[in-house]
Amino acid sequence: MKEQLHALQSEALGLIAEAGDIPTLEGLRVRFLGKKGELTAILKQMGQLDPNQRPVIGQLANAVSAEITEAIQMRREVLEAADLDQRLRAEQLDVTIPGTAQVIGKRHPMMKTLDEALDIFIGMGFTVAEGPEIEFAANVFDKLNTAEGHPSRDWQDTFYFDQADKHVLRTHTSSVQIRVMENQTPPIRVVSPGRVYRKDEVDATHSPMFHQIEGLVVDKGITMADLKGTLNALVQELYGAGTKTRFRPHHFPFTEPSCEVDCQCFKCSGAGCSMCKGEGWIELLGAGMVHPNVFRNCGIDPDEYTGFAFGVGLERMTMMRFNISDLRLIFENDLRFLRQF
Ligand code: 2NL
Repeated sequence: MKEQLHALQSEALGLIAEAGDIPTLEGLRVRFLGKKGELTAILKQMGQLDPNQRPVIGQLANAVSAEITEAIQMRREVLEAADLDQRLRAEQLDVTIPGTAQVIGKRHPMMKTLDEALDIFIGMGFTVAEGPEIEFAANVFDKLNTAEGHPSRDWQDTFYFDQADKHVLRTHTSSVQIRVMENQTPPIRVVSPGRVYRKDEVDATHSPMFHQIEGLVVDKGITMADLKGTLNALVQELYGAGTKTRFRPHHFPFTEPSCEVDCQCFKCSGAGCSMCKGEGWIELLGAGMVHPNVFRNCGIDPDEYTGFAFGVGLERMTMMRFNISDLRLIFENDLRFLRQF
């Protein structure tokens, strides 16, 4: 049995020294030291021994067991160290390598124009009002002096939601100002920016969705002179002092009298160029004195109060401000385009 134990020891130590990984090592532990292992198998034969031999063999068996256990432990430490070493090498992280730059967007030129315009109006004492994009047809049309039968209510021009034609996508933000007039008493000085919708095909100057800023002033004794002064101040601030304006007679159902406002071409100063198509003037906005019917529809007495209103397209303002030739560029959000502003 002594020889058996020595043979077992040398075989075990040899295999342990060669074990290349932890699972192999664990297999060896079970094979030699486990309950059904080879050492146990040898010890089961102890009963056949001469009684005075038993302590000697027992001692030897313990020594062999201890030696194998220690060899396994040492081999395990070596393998674990190698494992860790390899993982550290594989998962190496060089914190000095420059990072990948994040692609950051750019503020849209429309927002720059909007901020600028709102700053100018707030400076003149206006407040900003917003309202729903899905509106009552009454607020978009009826109260604005465009009753049933008016061409702007045509199915070809307006997005309707229900058979009763009660709800529409607003075609202008005048509806916001209708709400303001119904809920506040004059004096009123308000601007309402926002998205508006028309049934238009997309081309270089049309889109089914665009943005408007409308303005409204209501007080006792407001005249066309206040309208001209306010819009002139806006144009001077936006396009530079000295920019001339031109007020042309026009028609809107919600204002009387009505006008369109042009500003002198900022590119050619009125000489005529490609920007203004040889006109020397560029159309900027529509405006007028609030129609008495609109006041009545909102519970304001037209004999006591007068007011002016205007509407300007934000895309148009932005295209003029930044010399953008095609409306579609504004909606595509191509970063190569946006980075130019
Ligand atoms: C345009 C013309 C305009 C108004 C909008 C308005 C609003 C109320 C009462 C009366 Cl509540 N008028 N808004 C007036 C004249 C013209 O817009 O060409 N916009 C792009």
